[in-house]
Amino acid sequence: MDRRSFLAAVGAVGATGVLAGAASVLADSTDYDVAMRSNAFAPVESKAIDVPADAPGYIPDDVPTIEVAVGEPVTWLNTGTRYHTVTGVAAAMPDGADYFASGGYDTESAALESFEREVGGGGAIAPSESYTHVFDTPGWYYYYCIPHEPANMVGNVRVVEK
Ligand SMILES: [Cu+2]
Repeated sequence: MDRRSFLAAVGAVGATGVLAGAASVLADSTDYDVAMRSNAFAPVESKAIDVPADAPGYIPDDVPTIEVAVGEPVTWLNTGTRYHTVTGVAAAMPDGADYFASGGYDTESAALESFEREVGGGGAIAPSESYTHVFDTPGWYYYYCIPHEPANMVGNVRVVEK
């Protein structure tokens, strides 16, 4: 189920408006959780948090961070003009968590190898395209964009029981 179907199914406020037209879908902040623009992940304000002192040591401070509930779809939308990826750091996830990366790779090394091998590989997300992942394991996750990680395009996800 895509995110719009999910929102419609749960009767989210504004879903009807979101469906009114493609242009408004992209403009509506309820349609994504994290914007991807030039060299930065930008969580929507309502879900953005500061990293608390009790976060695990593998989670960096001063990184754009979003908090979501277990089972809640998280959508990254490319609002910029470059290609980006959402690539999980395998060593920075809760025990037992499923690996996540745009392109659906099972491992971080597979995503990296694919990105180096082909244009558009590694789970590259084109402008105006999105990637959605559902986190089933609570805890802290750290991720990055492969081409812009050197420019500090990184982010955290905190998944909580609600
Ligand atoms: Cu990027």
